[in-house]
Amino acid sequence: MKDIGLVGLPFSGKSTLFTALTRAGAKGGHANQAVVPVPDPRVDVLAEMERSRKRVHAQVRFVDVPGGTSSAQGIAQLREVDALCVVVRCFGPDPRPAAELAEVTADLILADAAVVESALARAEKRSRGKPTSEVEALRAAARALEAETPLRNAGLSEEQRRELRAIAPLSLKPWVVVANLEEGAELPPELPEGTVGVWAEIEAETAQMDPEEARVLLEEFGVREPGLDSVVRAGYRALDLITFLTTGEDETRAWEVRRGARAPEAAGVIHSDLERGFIRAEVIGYEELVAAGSMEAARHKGLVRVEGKDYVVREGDVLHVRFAI
Ligand SMILES: Nc1nc2c(ncn2[C@@H]2O[C@H](COP(=O)(O)OP(=O)(O)OP(=O)(O)O)[C@@H](O)[C@H]2O)c(=O)[nH]1
Ligand SMILES: [Mg+2]
Repeated sequence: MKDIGLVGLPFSGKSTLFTALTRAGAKGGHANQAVVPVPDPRVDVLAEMERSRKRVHAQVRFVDVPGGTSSAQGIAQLREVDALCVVVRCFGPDPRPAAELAEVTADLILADAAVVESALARAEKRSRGKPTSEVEALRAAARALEAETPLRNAGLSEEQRRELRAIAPLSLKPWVVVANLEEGAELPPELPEGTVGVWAEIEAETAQMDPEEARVLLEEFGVREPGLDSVVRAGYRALDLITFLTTGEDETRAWEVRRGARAPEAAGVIHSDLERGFIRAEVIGYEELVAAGSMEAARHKGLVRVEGKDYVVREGDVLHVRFAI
């Protein structure tokens, strides 16, 4: 499961958003971690179709990092997460969301500049003046940070990104910007494209309520149901994962795998035995399966393909793995 860290200036509403997010799922053991199912209507459609006894959604974990970017401990915790969710305040007196976003970005850049600088010094010493790919990557990173460019936008090559993995730069992590809005307010135009708006406070207030009661109350406030869902979905999208599905009488389930993964790797997400003993995968796209009406009908019509080890799994593939151990 992937982790998404909440960052933002004090009082931007990180903890409020966090509380709202816990509504969607159980807390993950720690007080500052919430495991949240990723909303995916495909799971329900397939479960109905195949009469599955169980439905299992993919999950992400949100982490409310105490102290955020203003403490060394917060920075250290943020290095561990897979993506960032930057919360900016659009409620209350004198909101200045674009300036807040710039400030958070500057904090991330500053934190990265410090680790890049010391890593570069060490790498140069080790390489004794030879131009290694590590030194070269760190120099490229240092130049970008010097120019106040987040590393994610610095045009680094795959290889350079790999070289930087050991220091886990914050500004290289995928991120999603969340505007914490006053109830009923719309997204301010000055925020970047792709910003997700949420009314965190009203969502948080209903977090402890009975789900049906909460829904009615939120409706009264005019909250479009997907407010929180879109935060979860946007976070999940930022992670550059794809979802594949399995379905049967037992359960219908959404799984996550790295974009570009081949069939055995996807099988390994389900169980390591399925990767070790992988023979082939029966594959059909979700839309095609729904159009066919059922897995059985799809098989009859010859719509289920047989794919081997080299098959690159696609978003929405429904897989059935054949294996032997
Ligand atoms: N009116 C309004 N108030 C909000 C909203 N979201 C949060 N607040 C209030 O703003 C204050 C700060 O919110 P928090 O969620 O604690 O902020 P935070 O980002 O976690 O702050 P730190 O942990 O100190 O960094 C609280 O008093 C919230 O009740 C909102 O959408 N509307
Ligand atoms: Mg907080």
